[in-house]
Amino acid sequence: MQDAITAVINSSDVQGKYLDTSALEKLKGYFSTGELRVRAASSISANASAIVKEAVAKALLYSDITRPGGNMYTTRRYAACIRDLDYYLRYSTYAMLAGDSSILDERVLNGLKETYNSLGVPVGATVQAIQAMKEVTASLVGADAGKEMGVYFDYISSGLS
Ligand SMILES: CCC1=C(C)/C(=C/C2=NC(=C\c3[nH]c(/C=C4\NC(=O)[C@H](C)[C@H]4CC)c(C)c3CCC(=O)O)/C(CCC(=O)O)=C2C)NC1=O
Repeated sequence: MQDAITAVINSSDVQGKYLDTSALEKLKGYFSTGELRVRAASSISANASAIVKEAVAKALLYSDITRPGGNMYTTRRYAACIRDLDYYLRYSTYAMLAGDSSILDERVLNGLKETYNSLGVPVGATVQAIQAMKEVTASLVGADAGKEMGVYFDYISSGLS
């Protein structure tokens, strides 16, 4: 896993250089949003199950997906879906804190699309639920932190599509 700091330092190191102006600007941007990120992570973790629940209500409930024949039908599959959304929320929060998406490639997206395809888990509906979590999270943490979280929700969405 990388974060915004190691990403900038590694790229300077590869070139055998001190940090140049643009590298320093990136670090400045990251440090100046540090408190915002920590505050957002704290309210997300305090409200994680409510966020997931609201996103499910917005995007999935009372659709064909929760009826007999749908992929969320049966308690086991319903619970697997909720658990997946909680993974997406938790790992997006880690990525937002790190200011870097590499943890999503390593721990979440690696092999996920293949798993979903082989189990018949609908990707379109999953992406809708992730996008609903993005809206719910933004209304909880505010526009600035919401935008930063949105980067990682979108990253997972496009990695799945
Ligand atoms: C931390 C990284 C990580 C991820 C991301 C992960 C995802 C993941 N989701 C799975 C299943 C599943 N995922 C869903 C999800 C859904 N079905 C729907 O219709 C909805 C649209 C959607 C929820 C938004 C369902 C229903 C299953 C069970 C499918 C089945 O067994 O038939 C499985 C197959 C194994 C299992 O059932 O546990 C994996 C590996 N596992 C991991 O370790």
